[in-house]
Amino acid sequence: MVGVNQDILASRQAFVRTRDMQFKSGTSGHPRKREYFKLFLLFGSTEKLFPSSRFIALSGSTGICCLKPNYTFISYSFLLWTILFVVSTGAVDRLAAVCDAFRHAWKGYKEYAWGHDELKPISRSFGEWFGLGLTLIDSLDTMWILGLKEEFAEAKDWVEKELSFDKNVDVNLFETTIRILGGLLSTYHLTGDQLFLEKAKDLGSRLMPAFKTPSKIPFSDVNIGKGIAHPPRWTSDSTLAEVTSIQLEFRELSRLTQEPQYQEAVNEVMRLVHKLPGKQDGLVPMFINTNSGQFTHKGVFTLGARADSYYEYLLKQWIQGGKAEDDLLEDYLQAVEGVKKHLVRQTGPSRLTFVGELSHSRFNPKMDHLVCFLPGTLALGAHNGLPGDHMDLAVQLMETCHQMYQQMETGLSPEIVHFSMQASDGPNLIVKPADRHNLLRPETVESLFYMYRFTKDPKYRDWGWDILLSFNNYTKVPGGGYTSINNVRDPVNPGPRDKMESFFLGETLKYLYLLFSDDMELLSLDKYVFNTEAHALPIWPSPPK
Ligand code: DMJ
Repeated sequence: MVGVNQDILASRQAFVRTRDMQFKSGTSGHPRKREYFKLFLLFGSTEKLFPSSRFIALSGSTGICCLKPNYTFISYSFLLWTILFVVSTGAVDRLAAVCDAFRHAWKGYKEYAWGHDELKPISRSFGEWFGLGLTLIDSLDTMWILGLKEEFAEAKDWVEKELSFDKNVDVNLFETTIRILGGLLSTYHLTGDQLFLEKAKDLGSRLMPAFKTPSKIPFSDVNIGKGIAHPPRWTSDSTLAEVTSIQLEFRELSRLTQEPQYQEAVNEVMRLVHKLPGKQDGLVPMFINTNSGQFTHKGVFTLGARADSYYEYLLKQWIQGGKAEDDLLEDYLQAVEGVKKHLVRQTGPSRLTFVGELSHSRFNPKMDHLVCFLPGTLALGAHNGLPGDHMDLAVQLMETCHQMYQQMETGLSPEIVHFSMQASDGPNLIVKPADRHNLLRPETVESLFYMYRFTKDPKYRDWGWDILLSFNNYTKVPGGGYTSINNVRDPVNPGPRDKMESFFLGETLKYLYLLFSDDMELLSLDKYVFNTEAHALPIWPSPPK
Protein backbone atom coordinates (compact mmCIF):
# COMPACT_ATOMS: atom_id res chain seq x y z
CA MET A 1 0.00 0.00 0.00
CA VAL A 2 3.07 2.25 0.22
CA GLY A 3 2.70 5.26 -2.05
CA VAL A 4 -1.00 4.79 -2.77
CA ASN A 5 -2.89 8.04 -2.94
CA GLN A 6 -4.75 8.43 0.36
CA ASP A 7 -7.90 9.70 -1.31
CA ILE A 8 -7.96 6.68 -3.55
CA LEU A 9 -7.43 4.45 -0.55
CA ALA A 10 -10.28 6.17 1.26
CA SER A 11 -12.54 5.73 -1.74
CA ARG A 12 -11.64 2.08 -2.05
CA GLN A 13 -12.44 1.54 1.63
CA ALA A 14 -15.71 3.42 1.23
CA PHE A 15 -16.57 1.22 -1.74
CA VAL A 16 -15.83 -1.97 0.16
CA ARG A 17 -17.83 -0.71 3.17
CA THR A 18 -20.80 0.22 0.98
CA ARG A 19 -20.69 -3.07 -0.85
CA ASP A 20 -20.55 -5.06 2.38
CA MET A 21 -23.48 -3.10 3.77
CA GLN A 22 -25.43 -3.77 0.61
CA PHE A 23 -24.76 -7.47 0.80
CA LYS A 24 -25.71 -7.59 4.46
CA SER A 25 -28.93 -5.64 4.07
CA GLY A 26 -29.83 -7.29 0.78
CA THR A 27 -30.34 -3.84 -0.77
CA SER A 28 -27.96 -1.41 -2.37
CA GLY A 29 -27.34 2.08 -3.65
CA HIS A 30 -27.83 3.50 -7.10
CA PRO A 31 -25.90 1.61 -9.81
CA ARG A 32 -24.17 4.79 -11.03
CA LYS A 33 -22.50 5.28 -7.64
CA ARG A 34 -20.85 1.93 -8.02
CA GLU A 35 -19.50 2.93 -11.41
CA TYR A 36 -17.90 6.04 -9.93
CA PHE A 37 -16.33 3.95 -7.22
CA LYS A 38 -14.97 1.63 -9.88
CA LEU A 39 -13.22 4.56 -11.47
CA PHE A 40 -11.37 5.07 -8.22
CA LEU A 41 -10.60 1.42 -7.92
CA LEU A 42 -9.02 1.55 -11.33
CA PHE A 43 -6.93 4.55 -10.36
CA GLY A 44 -5.98 2.81 -7.16
CA SER A 45 -4.48 -0.04 -9.13
CA THR A 46 -2.47 2.25 -11.44
CA GLU A 47 -0.23 3.91 -8.92
CA LYS A 48 2.72 3.48 -11.25
CA LEU A 49 1.04 5.46 -14.00
CA PHE A 50 -0.53 8.02 -11.70
CA PRO A 51 1.81 8.40 -8.70
CA SER A 52 0.19 10.16 -5.81
CA SER A 53 3.12 12.56 -5.71
CA ARG A 54 1.92 13.96 -9.00
CA PHE A 55 -1.83 13.53 -8.87
CA ILE A 56 -4.49 14.93 -6.62
CA ALA A 57 -8.02 13.68 -6.21
CA LEU A 58 -10.37 16.64 -6.20
CA SER A 59 -13.18 14.75 -4.60
CA GLY A 60 -13.21 11.34 -3.03
CA SER A 61 -16.96 10.96 -3.33
CA THR A 62 -17.61 11.97 -6.92
CA GLY A 63 -14.58 10.54 -8.59
CA ILE A 64 -13.12 13.81 -9.94
CA CYS A 65 -9.31 13.79 -10.24
CA CYS A 66 -6.74 16.04 -11.87
CA LEU A 67 -2.99 16.42 -12.28
CA LYS A 68 -1.05 18.48 -9.85
CA PRO A 69 -0.48 21.75 -11.67
CA ASN A 70 3.33 21.52 -11.80
CA TYR A 71 3.51 18.33 -13.89
CA THR A 72 4.07 17.75 -17.62
CA PHE A 73 0.45 17.76 -18.56
CA ILE A 74 0.21 16.41 -22.10
CA SER A 75 1.51 12.86 -21.86
CA TYR A 76 -0.32 12.12 -18.63
CA SER A 77 -3.60 13.62 -19.72
CA PHE A 78 -3.47 11.42 -22.79
CA LEU A 79 -3.13 8.35 -20.59
CA LEU A 80 -5.82 9.61 -18.28
CA TRP A 81 -8.31 10.12 -21.08
CA THR A 82 -7.48 6.74 -22.55
CA ILE A 83 -8.30 5.12 -19.25
CA LEU A 84 -11.43 7.21 -18.78
CA PHE A 85 -12.52 6.16 -22.26
CA VAL A 86 -12.02 2.49 -21.49
CA VAL A 87 -13.92 2.87 -18.23
CA SER A 88 -16.77 4.83 -19.76
CA THR A 89 -17.24 2.48 -22.71
CA GLY A 90 -16.78 -0.31 -20.22
CA ALA A 91 -15.48 -2.78 -22.82
CA VAL A 92 -13.15 -4.79 -20.63
CA ASP A 93 -14.82 -4.11 -17.32
CA ARG A 94 -18.27 -5.14 -18.46
CA LEU A 95 -17.16 -8.50 -19.79
CA ALA A 96 -15.44 -9.19 -16.49
CA ALA A 97 -18.61 -8.20 -14.65
CA VAL A 98 -20.62 -10.76 -16.63
CA CYS A 99 -18.04 -13.43 -15.82
CA ASP A 100 -18.22 -12.47 -12.15
CA ALA A 101 -22.01 -12.74 -12.24
CA PHE A 102 -21.80 -16.12 -13.92
CA ARG A 103 -19.27 -17.39 -11.38
CA HIS A 104 -21.45 -16.19 -8.52
CA ALA A 105 -24.51 -17.94 -9.97
CA TRP A 106 -22.50 -21.07 -10.62
CA LYS A 107 -21.07 -21.10 -7.11
CA GLY A 108 -24.58 -21.37 -5.69
CA TYR A 109 -25.57 -24.04 -8.19
CA LYS A 110 -22.43 -26.04 -7.54
CA GLU A 111 -22.71 -25.94 -3.78
CA TYR A 112 -26.42 -26.50 -3.31
CA ALA A 113 -27.90 -27.93 -6.50
CA TRP A 114 -25.16 -29.77 -8.37
CA GLY A 115 -26.63 -32.12 -10.97
CA HIS A 116 -30.19 -31.02 -10.20
CA ASP A 117 -32.47 -28.92 -12.35
CA GLU A 118 -32.60 -25.56 -10.57
CA LEU A 119 -30.94 -23.78 -7.69
CA LYS A 120 -33.04 -22.42 -4.82
CA PRO A 121 -30.48 -19.89 -3.65
CA ILE A 122 -32.23 -18.57 -0.54
CA SER A 123 -32.98 -21.93 1.06
CA ARG A 124 -29.68 -23.22 -0.33
CA SER A 125 -31.32 -26.23 -1.88
CA PHE A 126 -32.59 -27.30 -5.28
CA GLY A 127 -35.74 -27.84 -7.28
CA GLU A 128 -36.35 -30.74 -9.66
CA TRP A 129 -38.41 -30.42 -12.85
CA PHE A 130 -37.27 -33.27 -15.08
CA GLY A 131 -34.34 -34.50 -13.01
CA LEU A 132 -31.87 -34.01 -15.86
CA GLY A 133 -29.41 -31.41 -14.58
CA LEU A 134 -31.24 -28.68 -16.50
CA THR A 135 -29.18 -25.71 -15.30
CA LEU A 136 -25.92 -27.53 -15.84
CA ILE A 137 -26.70 -28.42 -19.46
CA ASP A 138 -28.30 -25.06 -20.24
CA SER A 139 -25.08 -23.40 -19.02
CA LEU A 140 -22.50 -25.47 -20.92
CA ASP A 141 -22.09 -23.29 -23.99
CA THR A 142 -22.22 -20.10 -21.92
CA MET A 143 -19.21 -21.32 -19.92
CA TRP A 144 -17.40 -22.16 -23.12
CA ILE A 145 -18.09 -18.72 -24.59
CA LEU A 146 -17.10 -16.92 -21.38
CA GLY A 147 -13.87 -18.93 -21.26
CA LEU A 148 -14.64 -20.51 -17.89
CA LYS A 149 -12.55 -23.58 -18.56
CA GLU A 150 -12.46 -25.13 -15.10
CA GLU A 151 -16.19 -24.81 -14.61
CA PHE A 152 -16.78 -26.23 -18.08
CA ALA A 153 -14.50 -29.21 -17.44
CA GLU A 154 -16.35 -30.10 -14.22
CA ALA A 155 -19.70 -29.84 -15.94
CA LYS A 156 -18.52 -31.92 -18.86
CA ASP A 157 -17.34 -34.55 -16.43
CA TRP A 158 -20.85 -34.70 -14.96
CA VAL A 159 -22.40 -35.05 -18.42
CA GLU A 160 -19.99 -37.89 -19.18
CA LYS A 161 -20.41 -39.80 -15.94
CA GLU A 162 -23.80 -38.92 -14.52
CA LEU A 163 -26.19 -37.77 -17.22
CA SER A 164 -28.56 -40.52 -18.27
CA PHE A 165 -31.78 -40.18 -20.25
CA ASP A 166 -32.75 -43.75 -19.44
CA LYS A 167 -35.10 -42.53 -16.74
CA ASN A 168 -38.76 -43.11 -16.02
CA VAL A 169 -39.58 -39.43 -16.14
CA ASP A 170 -42.13 -37.25 -17.93
CA VAL A 171 -40.54 -34.30 -19.66
CA ASN A 172 -42.04 -31.39 -21.55
CA LEU A 173 -41.12 -31.80 -25.22
CA PHE A 174 -40.57 -28.08 -25.86
CA GLU A 175 -38.58 -27.23 -22.73
CA THR A 176 -36.40 -30.32 -23.04
CA THR A 177 -35.76 -29.62 -26.70
CA ILE A 178 -34.84 -25.96 -26.41
CA ARG A 179 -32.81 -26.23 -23.20
CA ILE A 180 -31.25 -29.70 -23.24
CA LEU A 181 -31.18 -30.83 -26.87
CA GLY A 182 -30.34 -27.28 -27.97
CA GLY A 183 -27.68 -26.96 -25.27
CA LEU A 184 -26.03 -30.25 -26.22
CA LEU A 185 -26.03 -29.48 -29.95
CA SER A 186 -24.64 -26.00 -29.46
CA THR A 187 -21.91 -27.28 -27.14
CA TYR A 188 -21.05 -29.95 -29.69
CA HIS A 189 -20.60 -27.28 -32.36
CA LEU A 190 -18.45 -25.06 -30.17
CA THR A 191 -16.21 -27.81 -28.81
CA GLY A 192 -16.30 -30.50 -31.49
CA ASP A 193 -16.59 -33.03 -28.66
CA GLN A 194 -18.53 -36.14 -29.75
CA LEU A 195 -19.79 -36.70 -26.22
CA PHE A 196 -22.34 -33.93 -26.65
CA LEU A 197 -23.55 -35.19 -30.02
CA GLU A 198 -23.98 -38.73 -28.64
CA LYS A 199 -26.05 -37.39 -25.76
CA ALA A 200 -28.10 -35.26 -28.15
CA LYS A 201 -28.83 -38.30 -30.34
CA ASP A 202 -29.90 -40.36 -27.37
CA LEU A 203 -32.24 -37.63 -26.15
CA GLY A 204 -33.62 -36.83 -29.61
CA SER A 205 -34.60 -40.43 -30.26
CA ARG A 206 -36.31 -40.65 -26.85
CA LEU A 207 -38.40 -37.56 -27.60
CA MET A 208 -39.74 -38.96 -30.91
CA PRO A 209 -42.78 -40.79 -29.43
CA ALA A 210 -44.31 -37.33 -28.84
CA PHE A 211 -45.06 -37.14 -32.58
CA LYS A 212 -47.17 -40.34 -32.61
CA THR A 213 -50.54 -38.59 -32.56
CA PRO A 214 -53.54 -38.80 -34.92
CA SER A 215 -52.73 -35.35 -36.33
CA LYS A 216 -48.91 -35.52 -36.17
CA ILE A 217 -49.05 -32.43 -33.97
CA PRO A 218 -46.93 -33.60 -31.01
CA PHE A 219 -48.10 -34.14 -27.46
CA SER A 220 -46.72 -31.78 -24.85
CA ASP A 221 -45.19 -34.50 -22.64
CA VAL A 222 -43.17 -37.63 -23.15
CA ASN A 223 -41.80 -40.24 -20.80
CA ILE A 224 -38.24 -40.62 -22.07
CA GLY A 225 -37.68 -43.89 -20.22
CA LYS A 226 -40.85 -45.67 -21.30
CA GLY A 227 -41.21 -44.08 -24.73
CA ILE A 228 -44.82 -43.05 -24.08
CA ALA A 229 -46.15 -39.58 -24.84
CA HIS A 230 -49.32 -37.87 -23.68
CA PRO A 231 -51.05 -34.48 -23.54
CA PRO A 232 -51.55 -32.64 -20.25
CA ARG A 233 -54.20 -34.30 -18.01
CA TRP A 234 -56.83 -31.60 -18.58
CA THR A 235 -56.78 -31.27 -22.39
CA SER A 236 -55.73 -32.86 -25.67
CA ASP A 237 -54.45 -29.48 -26.91
CA SER A 238 -50.81 -28.52 -27.30
CA THR A 239 -49.50 -24.99 -27.04
CA LEU A 240 -48.84 -23.48 -30.43
CA ALA A 241 -45.44 -21.97 -29.59
CA GLU A 242 -44.34 -25.30 -28.13
CA VAL A 243 -45.03 -27.42 -31.21
CA THR A 244 -43.55 -24.83 -33.60
CA SER A 245 -40.39 -23.99 -31.63
CA ILE A 246 -38.57 -27.32 -31.66
CA GLN A 247 -37.73 -27.23 -35.36
CA LEU A 248 -34.26 -25.68 -35.34
CA GLU A 249 -33.00 -28.37 -32.98
CA PHE A 250 -34.60 -31.42 -34.65
CA ARG A 251 -33.60 -30.26 -38.12
CA GLU A 252 -30.02 -29.83 -36.99
CA LEU A 253 -30.05 -33.25 -35.35
CA SER A 254 -31.06 -34.79 -38.68
CA ARG A 255 -28.34 -32.92 -40.52
CA LEU A 256 -25.69 -34.12 -38.08
CA THR A 257 -26.86 -37.74 -37.85
CA GLN A 258 -28.02 -38.11 -41.46
CA GLU A 259 -31.21 -39.59 -40.00
CA PRO A 260 -34.16 -37.82 -41.64
CA GLN A 261 -36.91 -38.76 -39.16
CA TYR A 262 -36.28 -35.82 -36.83
CA GLN A 263 -36.48 -33.22 -39.56
CA GLU A 264 -39.46 -34.90 -41.20
CA ALA A 265 -41.46 -34.89 -37.97
CA VAL A 266 -40.98 -31.18 -37.25
CA ASN A 267 -41.29 -30.07 -40.88
CA GLU A 268 -44.66 -31.83 -41.01
CA VAL A 269 -45.86 -29.69 -38.08
CA MET A 270 -44.87 -26.54 -39.97
CA ARG A 271 -46.58 -27.77 -43.14
CA LEU A 272 -49.82 -28.39 -41.23
CA VAL A 273 -49.78 -25.03 -39.46
CA HIS A 274 -48.92 -23.23 -42.70
CA LYS A 275 -52.17 -24.25 -44.35
CA LEU A 276 -54.43 -24.23 -41.30
CA PRO A 277 -57.53 -21.98 -41.27
CA GLY A 278 -58.08 -19.74 -38.23
CA LYS A 279 -55.19 -17.30 -38.61
CA GLN A 280 -55.80 -13.58 -38.84
CA ASP A 281 -53.38 -11.84 -41.17
CA GLY A 282 -50.67 -14.32 -40.24
CA LEU A 283 -51.39 -14.22 -36.50
CA VAL A 284 -52.00 -17.62 -34.94
CA PRO A 285 -54.21 -18.78 -32.04
CA MET A 286 -52.44 -20.08 -28.94
CA PHE A 287 -53.56 -23.74 -28.98
CA ILE A 288 -53.76 -26.61 -31.43
CA ASN A 289 -55.51 -29.94 -30.93
CA THR A 290 -53.43 -33.10 -31.19
CA ASN A 291 -56.39 -35.20 -32.42
CA SER A 292 -57.96 -32.92 -35.01
CA GLY A 293 -54.87 -30.91 -35.87
CA GLN A 294 -57.03 -27.75 -35.77
CA PHE A 295 -56.51 -24.51 -33.86
CA THR A 296 -58.58 -24.17 -30.70
CA HIS A 297 -59.44 -21.11 -28.58
CA LYS A 298 -59.62 -19.16 -31.81
CA GLY A 299 -59.78 -15.37 -31.90
CA VAL A 300 -57.15 -14.68 -29.22
CA PHE A 301 -53.84 -13.34 -30.53
CA THR A 302 -50.67 -12.45 -28.65
CA LEU A 303 -46.94 -12.22 -29.25
CA GLY A 304 -46.44 -13.22 -25.61
CA ALA A 305 -46.74 -16.52 -23.74
CA ARG A 306 -47.88 -19.54 -25.80
CA ALA A 307 -47.35 -17.92 -29.21
CA ASP A 308 -44.08 -15.94 -29.01
CA SER A 309 -41.49 -18.29 -30.43
CA TYR A 310 -43.75 -19.44 -33.31
CA TYR A 311 -42.93 -16.10 -34.96
CA GLU A 312 -39.27 -16.26 -33.93
CA TYR A 313 -38.82 -19.74 -35.42
CA LEU A 314 -40.48 -18.87 -38.75
CA LEU A 315 -37.67 -16.42 -39.42
CA LYS A 316 -34.90 -18.47 -37.84
CA GLN A 317 -35.77 -21.68 -39.70
CA TRP A 318 -35.73 -19.72 -42.94
CA ILE A 319 -32.27 -18.41 -42.04
CA GLN A 320 -31.02 -21.78 -40.80
CA GLY A 321 -32.02 -23.47 -44.06
CA GLY A 322 -30.15 -20.99 -46.24
CA LYS A 323 -33.23 -18.83 -47.05
CA ALA A 324 -34.63 -21.48 -49.35
CA GLU A 325 -37.96 -22.35 -47.69
CA ASP A 326 -40.44 -19.86 -49.10
CA ASP A 327 -43.45 -20.90 -47.00
CA LEU A 328 -41.59 -19.94 -43.83
CA LEU A 329 -40.67 -16.53 -45.20
CA GLU A 330 -44.20 -15.95 -46.47
CA ASP A 331 -45.71 -16.81 -43.07
CA TYR A 332 -43.20 -14.59 -41.27
CA LEU A 333 -43.75 -11.56 -43.51
CA GLN A 334 -47.51 -11.95 -43.27
CA ALA A 335 -47.32 -12.25 -39.50
CA VAL A 336 -45.27 -9.05 -39.15
CA GLU A 337 -47.92 -7.24 -41.21
CA GLY A 338 -50.58 -8.75 -38.95
CA VAL A 339 -48.70 -7.56 -35.86
CA LYS A 340 -48.45 -4.05 -37.27
CA LYS A 341 -52.12 -3.95 -38.24
CA HIS A 342 -53.72 -5.50 -35.16
CA LEU A 343 -51.32 -5.35 -32.25
CA VAL A 344 -48.91 -2.40 -32.52
CA ARG A 345 -50.16 0.76 -30.84
CA GLN A 346 -48.71 3.80 -29.06
CA THR A 347 -49.24 5.10 -25.57
CA GLY A 348 -51.13 8.35 -25.10
CA PRO A 349 -48.72 10.23 -22.84
CA SER A 350 -45.39 9.85 -24.69
CA ARG A 351 -46.05 7.84 -27.83
CA LEU A 352 -44.23 4.71 -26.71
CA THR A 353 -44.75 1.91 -29.24
CA PHE A 354 -45.92 -1.42 -27.84
CA VAL A 355 -47.43 -4.75 -28.91
CA GLY A 356 -50.79 -5.47 -27.28
CA GLU A 357 -53.15 -8.45 -27.51
CA LEU A 358 -56.36 -9.11 -29.36
CA SER A 359 -59.23 -11.07 -27.87
CA HIS A 360 -62.23 -11.55 -30.15
CA SER A 361 -61.63 -8.20 -31.85
CA ARG A 362 -61.11 -6.39 -28.54
CA PHE A 363 -57.70 -4.79 -28.11
CA ASN A 364 -55.96 -5.19 -24.76
CA PRO A 365 -52.95 -2.87 -24.19
CA LYS A 366 -51.05 -5.57 -22.29
CA MET A 367 -47.56 -6.78 -23.11
CA ASP A 368 -45.61 -9.66 -21.56
CA HIS A 369 -41.90 -9.16 -21.01
CA LEU A 370 -41.61 -12.22 -23.25
CA VAL A 371 -42.59 -9.97 -26.21
CA CYS A 372 -39.25 -8.19 -25.85
CA PHE A 373 -37.71 -10.91 -28.03
CA LEU A 374 -39.42 -9.16 -30.95
CA PRO A 375 -37.08 -6.18 -31.51
CA GLY A 376 -34.19 -8.61 -31.86
CA THR A 377 -36.06 -10.88 -34.24
CA LEU A 378 -37.26 -7.96 -36.38
CA ALA A 379 -33.71 -6.60 -36.54
CA LEU A 380 -32.38 -10.02 -37.53
CA GLY A 381 -34.91 -10.17 -40.35
CA ALA A 382 -33.97 -6.70 -41.59
CA HIS A 383 -30.29 -7.71 -41.47
CA ASN A 384 -31.20 -10.63 -43.72
CA GLY A 385 -32.77 -8.45 -46.37
CA LEU A 386 -36.34 -8.09 -45.09
CA PRO A 387 -38.09 -4.68 -45.27
CA GLY A 388 -36.43 -1.69 -43.61
CA ASP A 389 -39.58 -0.79 -41.70
CA HIS A 390 -39.06 -3.97 -39.64
CA MET A 391 -35.94 -2.29 -38.30
CA ASP A 392 -37.84 0.93 -37.58
CA LEU A 393 -40.34 -1.02 -35.52
CA ALA A 394 -37.49 -2.87 -33.79
CA VAL A 395 -35.92 0.45 -32.72
CA GLN A 396 -39.23 1.69 -31.29
CA LEU A 397 -40.02 -1.53 -29.44
CA MET A 398 -36.50 -1.70 -28.05
CA GLU A 399 -37.03 1.71 -26.48
CA THR A 400 -40.25 0.46 -24.87
CA CYS A 401 -38.59 -2.66 -23.47
CA HIS A 402 -35.85 -0.44 -22.07
CA GLN A 403 -38.50 1.76 -20.43
CA MET A 404 -40.03 -1.34 -18.84
CA TYR A 405 -36.78 -1.59 -16.84
CA GLN A 406 -35.89 2.05 -16.55
CA GLN A 407 -39.19 3.17 -15.06
CA MET A 408 -39.21 0.58 -12.28
CA GLU A 409 -37.77 1.42 -8.88
CA THR A 410 -35.39 -1.55 -9.00
CA GLY A 411 -34.42 -0.99 -12.64
CA LEU A 412 -35.87 -4.42 -13.45
CA SER A 413 -38.88 -5.13 -15.64
CA PRO A 414 -42.05 -6.72 -14.34
CA GLU A 415 -43.40 -9.87 -16.02
CA ILE A 416 -46.31 -7.99 -17.62
CA VAL A 417 -47.08 -4.32 -18.22
CA HIS A 418 -50.22 -2.49 -19.30
CA PHE A 419 -49.96 0.69 -21.32
CA SER A 420 -52.03 3.82 -21.03
CA MET A 421 -53.60 4.91 -24.28
CA GLN A 422 -55.24 8.02 -22.81
CA ALA A 423 -53.81 11.34 -23.95
CA SER A 424 -52.76 12.68 -20.55
CA ASP A 425 -49.69 13.44 -18.51
CA GLY A 426 -50.14 10.24 -16.51
CA PRO A 427 -47.79 7.26 -16.56
CA ASN A 428 -47.29 5.27 -19.77
CA LEU A 429 -46.77 2.02 -17.95
CA ILE A 430 -49.11 0.45 -15.44
CA VAL A 431 -48.07 -2.60 -13.44
CA LYS A 432 -50.77 -4.68 -11.76
CA PRO A 433 -49.92 -6.21 -8.37
CA ALA A 434 -50.01 -9.77 -9.73
CA ASP A 435 -47.54 -8.89 -12.50
CA ARG A 436 -44.75 -7.28 -10.49
CA HIS A 437 -42.39 -10.23 -10.46
CA ASN A 438 -39.15 -10.65 -12.37
CA LEU A 439 -37.90 -14.13 -13.27
CA LEU A 440 -34.40 -13.09 -14.51
CA ARG A 441 -35.71 -13.38 -18.05
CA PRO A 442 -33.48 -12.77 -21.09
CA GLU A 443 -35.69 -11.28 -23.82
CA THR A 444 -34.69 -7.63 -23.44
CA VAL A 445 -30.94 -8.27 -23.22
CA GLU A 446 -31.32 -10.70 -26.12
CA SER A 447 -32.80 -7.92 -28.27
CA LEU A 448 -30.18 -5.45 -27.04
CA PHE A 449 -27.52 -7.83 -28.30
CA TYR A 450 -29.06 -7.96 -31.80
CA MET A 451 -29.63 -4.20 -31.86
CA TYR A 452 -26.05 -3.49 -30.88
CA ARG A 453 -24.61 -5.93 -33.40
CA PHE A 454 -26.60 -4.34 -36.24
CA THR A 455 -26.40 -0.64 -35.30
CA LYS A 456 -23.30 -0.34 -33.06
CA ASP A 457 -25.22 2.28 -31.13
CA PRO A 458 -23.53 2.31 -27.67
CA LYS A 459 -26.77 3.17 -25.91
CA TYR A 460 -27.85 -0.45 -26.26
CA ARG A 461 -24.79 -1.55 -24.32
CA ASP A 462 -25.44 1.05 -21.66
CA TRP A 463 -29.01 -0.17 -21.26
CA GLY A 464 -27.75 -3.74 -20.90
CA TRP A 465 -25.16 -2.63 -18.37
CA ASP A 466 -27.84 -0.95 -16.25
CA ILE A 467 -29.83 -4.17 -16.28
CA LEU A 468 -26.82 -6.20 -15.12
CA LEU A 469 -26.20 -3.71 -12.31
CA SER A 470 -29.83 -3.99 -11.26
CA PHE A 471 -29.67 -7.78 -11.26
CA ASN A 472 -26.60 -7.47 -9.05
CA ASN A 473 -28.32 -5.01 -6.75
CA TYR A 474 -31.64 -6.73 -6.26
CA THR A 475 -31.39 -10.41 -7.19
CA LYS A 476 -27.88 -11.46 -6.20
CA VAL A 477 -27.92 -13.75 -3.19
CA PRO A 478 -25.02 -13.72 -0.70
CA GLY A 479 -23.26 -17.06 -0.75
CA GLY A 480 -24.08 -17.81 -4.38
CA GLY A 481 -26.83 -17.62 -6.95
CA TYR A 482 -29.39 -15.11 -8.18
CA THR A 483 -33.08 -15.23 -7.37
CA SER A 484 -36.33 -14.34 -9.07
CA ILE A 485 -38.10 -11.58 -7.15
CA ASN A 486 -41.73 -10.75 -6.36
CA ASN A 487 -41.82 -7.00 -6.68
CA VAL A 488 -39.77 -4.87 -9.03
CA ARG A 489 -41.39 -1.74 -7.57
CA ASP A 490 -40.04 -2.25 -4.07
CA PRO A 491 -36.28 -1.73 -3.86
CA VAL A 492 -36.33 -2.10 -0.08
CA ASN A 493 -38.03 -5.46 -0.14
CA PRO A 494 -38.02 -6.93 -3.65
CA GLY A 495 -39.17 -10.24 -2.16
CA PRO A 496 -36.82 -13.02 -3.21
CA ARG A 497 -38.66 -16.00 -4.67
CA ASP A 498 -35.92 -18.55 -4.02
CA LYS A 499 -35.50 -19.74 -7.58
CA MET A 500 -32.79 -19.29 -10.19
CA GLU A 501 -34.18 -20.25 -13.59
CA SER A 502 -31.77 -22.15 -15.84
CA PHE A 503 -32.23 -19.51 -18.56
CA PHE A 504 -30.48 -16.92 -16.42
CA LEU A 505 -27.21 -18.77 -17.11
CA GLY A 506 -28.20 -20.21 -20.47
CA GLU A 507 -29.51 -16.99 -21.95
CA THR A 508 -29.46 -13.80 -19.88
CA LEU A 509 -25.77 -13.81 -18.98
CA LYS A 510 -24.74 -15.17 -22.38
CA TYR A 511 -26.53 -12.39 -24.25
CA LEU A 512 -25.06 -9.79 -21.89
CA TYR A 513 -21.58 -11.12 -22.58
CA LEU A 514 -22.14 -11.08 -26.33
CA LEU A 515 -23.60 -7.57 -26.08
CA PHE A 516 -20.44 -6.26 -24.39
CA SER A 517 -17.95 -8.20 -26.50
CA ASP A 518 -16.23 -6.28 -29.30
CA ASP A 519 -15.55 -9.51 -31.14
CA MET A 520 -18.21 -9.51 -33.85
CA GLU A 521 -16.96 -12.90 -35.04
CA LEU A 522 -17.85 -14.45 -31.71
CA LEU A 523 -20.94 -16.35 -32.85
CA SER A 524 -21.39 -14.19 -35.91
CA LEU A 525 -25.03 -13.70 -36.81
CA ASP A 526 -24.13 -14.51 -40.40
CA LYS A 527 -22.90 -17.94 -39.39
CA TYR A 528 -25.10 -18.95 -36.46
CA VAL A 529 -28.73 -18.79 -35.53
CA PHE A 530 -29.66 -18.84 -31.85
CA ASN A 531 -32.46 -21.11 -30.74
CA THR A 532 -35.05 -19.68 -28.39
CA GLU A 533 -32.90 -20.66 -25.40
CA ALA A 534 -29.82 -18.84 -26.79
CA HIS A 535 -28.07 -21.99 -27.99
CA ALA A 536 -26.17 -21.31 -31.20
CA LEU A 537 -26.68 -23.59 -34.19
CA PRO A 538 -24.91 -23.21 -37.54
CA ILE A 539 -26.62 -21.68 -40.56
CA TRP A 540 -26.57 -24.29 -43.31
CA PRO A 541 -24.91 -23.56 -46.61
CA SER A 542 -27.48 -22.35 -49.19
CA PRO A 543 -28.76 -25.20 -51.35
CA PRO A 544 -27.90 -24.94 -55.06
CA LYS A 545 -30.60 -22.99 -57.01
C1 DMJ B 1 -36.87 -19.43 -22.19
O1 DMJ B 1 -36.99 -20.75 -21.81
C2 DMJ B 1 -37.01 -19.27 -23.67
O2 DMJ B 1 -36.44 -18.06 -24.06
C3 DMJ B 1 -38.43 -19.33 -24.14
O3 DMJ B 1 -38.55 -19.04 -25.50
C4 DMJ B 1 -39.27 -18.35 -23.37
N1 DMJ B 1 -39.13 -18.50 -21.97
C5 DMJ B 1 -37.81 -18.60 -21.39
C6 DMJ B 1 -37.16 -17.29 -21.05
O4 DMJ B 1 -37.97 -16.29 -20.65
